[in-house]
Amino acid sequence: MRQSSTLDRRLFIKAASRFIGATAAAGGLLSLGPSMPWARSQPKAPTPEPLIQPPEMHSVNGVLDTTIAAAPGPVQLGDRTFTGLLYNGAYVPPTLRARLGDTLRITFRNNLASGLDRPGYMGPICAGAGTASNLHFHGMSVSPQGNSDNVFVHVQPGEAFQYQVRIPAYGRQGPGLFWYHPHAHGFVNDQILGGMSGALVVDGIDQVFPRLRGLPERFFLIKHAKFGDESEVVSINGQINPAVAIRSGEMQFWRIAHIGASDFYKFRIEGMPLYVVATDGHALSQPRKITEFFIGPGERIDAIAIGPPAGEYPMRTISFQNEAWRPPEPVRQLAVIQSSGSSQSAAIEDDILRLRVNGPQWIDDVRTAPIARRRTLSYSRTNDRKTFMIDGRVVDEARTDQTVKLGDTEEWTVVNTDQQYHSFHIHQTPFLVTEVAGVPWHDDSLRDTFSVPPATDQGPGVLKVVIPFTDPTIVGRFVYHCHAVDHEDKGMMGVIEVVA
Ligand SMILES: [Cu+2]
Repeated sequence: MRQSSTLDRRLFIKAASRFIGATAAAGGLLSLGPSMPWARSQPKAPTPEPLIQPPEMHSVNGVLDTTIAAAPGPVQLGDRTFTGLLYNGAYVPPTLRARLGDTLRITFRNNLASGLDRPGYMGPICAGAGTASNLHFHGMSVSPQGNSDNVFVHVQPGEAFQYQVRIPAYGRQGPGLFWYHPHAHGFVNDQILGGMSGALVVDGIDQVFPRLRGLPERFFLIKHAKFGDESEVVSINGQINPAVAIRSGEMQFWRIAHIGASDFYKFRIEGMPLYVVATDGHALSQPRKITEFFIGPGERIDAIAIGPPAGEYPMRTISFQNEAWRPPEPVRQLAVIQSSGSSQSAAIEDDILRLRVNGPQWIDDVRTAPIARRRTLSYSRTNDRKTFMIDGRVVDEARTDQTVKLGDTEEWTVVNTDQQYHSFHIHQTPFLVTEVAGVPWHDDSLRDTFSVPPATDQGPGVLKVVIPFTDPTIVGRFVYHCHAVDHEDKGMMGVIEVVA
């Protein structure tokens, strides 16, 4: 990056305000107010700003002890400003990092009703201000009970709740990329759209793939914001079309997470493949080269990137048909990869493709387990698209829809009668995808969220998964749902209880 010191300073302060958040930005040293005119007079087609990495909070002596407060606050995304709903004042809140055996001790404060009359909030205030909220630890095989990963806890505005989530030292939970977001039924979409979501990492994936040790780590946290005029802004780490620097032949460890509310994206980097090592925090047996991704809300991909020959490589979405009654999804540029230098990458690719996972994998047990029971879930909606259902009914958190015996492995078939994508997500345990749209699916890693294809004129879209309910940690009541969370809010969720 060749920039004047003024520009460096502008970028630094802009970045700092993004993460330090509302308190500092509103009145502190890092004011973005009119007294600093350069903050408002950026060039129209600026040089992409370098990709900024989210801040991090690490566990200390086995405990990640912190407070996460949700409150309205100002957001700037490119030239759009609005009042979002933020964790600790930041559109991209800290990545929580812990290790197997650690405890997350998090005080969650719901301040979503506070300060709404404060002058200086920019633009429209997101719907969802003043609503109940809570914290969910997406993808984690931890207890759903008490003050652990319990989505039935609803923390009202003005109240606080202390979570204590024990990450087992041994067993099913492994190292990987997860995320945290609100899960108070009815308000999830507005809150995630407002900005409430962040990454959660269980460190140690370098023990599964030692080659990852020491590689520069880059997070790509995808979010989208929607505006009253139906327009939408898709950001990575809260930046619009950032520049990702890599040297030719350099290996980097990329951690891509869709932590937005409801969009499905198909995307690729023109001329640059990636080598996937994990999906949804679950390692593959060996890296898989891909040139295109389909990623729905909640899904994650960990991959090795190799710096291509010098040049610029745009990361863009690919147009595809989601909702049958609307135009195809538009093409959007998400980022640009800027490679420099002249090293060769072919030998490195061979090296990566020869890597093999270290140690036994849970997926092998899942593949060979006898199926104790088969269930079918039917996804549907009303014609006015105001009500979304599973098996003809909307969720009732007081009702238990499925009771499962601990130790059983089951096959679930999700039948989508709707002409748009939905997804299947279940809390506390991943699953093996075995069939998509009538075609056998040979997955090499477990998932916790997977897109359910839309119905066509030929019939419903069908997803088959095998779910291991074999981890004693997950005994209790929890939920499964579509992770396009506007659908979940409108009813597309069910309650499951795993009984010992
Ligand atoms: Cu859905």
